[in-house]
Amino acid sequence: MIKGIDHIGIAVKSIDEAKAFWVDTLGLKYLRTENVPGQKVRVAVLAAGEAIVELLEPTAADSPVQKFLDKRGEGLHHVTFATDKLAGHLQALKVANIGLIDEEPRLGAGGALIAFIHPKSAHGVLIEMCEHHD
Ligand code: CMX
Repeated sequence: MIKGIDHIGIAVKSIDEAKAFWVDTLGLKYLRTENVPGQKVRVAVLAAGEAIVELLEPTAADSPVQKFLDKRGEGLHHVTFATDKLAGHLQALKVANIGLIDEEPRLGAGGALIAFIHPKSAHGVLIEMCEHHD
């Protein structure tokens, strides 16, 4: 089901401020920033070698990332696994009684299909699954 880790998502108050650490100080490579209206976030995509780190900045008061920042402050928000045949995998997870936030794939950053598994069903970790069509 899982092909590898696609990226790690980090909730930040401000991409501009966070880039000072992640890019200027730590040395990750800035690739691009994109708006993901469906998730109410702006996403800065950074490369650490072959690994990708995404900085997530809320764009609305009711963004899930704003809620996370209000409750927990900045920090590790989710881990995303690359998969194929996402819709079929979601069906299998549903049958296995895993709590799904998205029962159907939806559109995420970079045009990928995405779906989230609830942290209550994943030992406290918000898991995103994504399927790319590059
Ligand atoms: N990681 C781990 N636990 C989390 C969490 C996270 N990112 N976000 C919330 N939780 C926990 C909360 O701490 C809370 O636990 P307790 O009940 O023990 O306090 C529980 O989950 C419920 O959280 P909540 O604050 O009441 O928030 P909601 O239930 O309203 O929403 C969640 C939580 C995960 C369902 C919601 O954030 C969501 O739908 N997330 C998926 C979409 C998303 O995060 N999109 C942004 C990124 C998109 C992108 O990368 O493009």
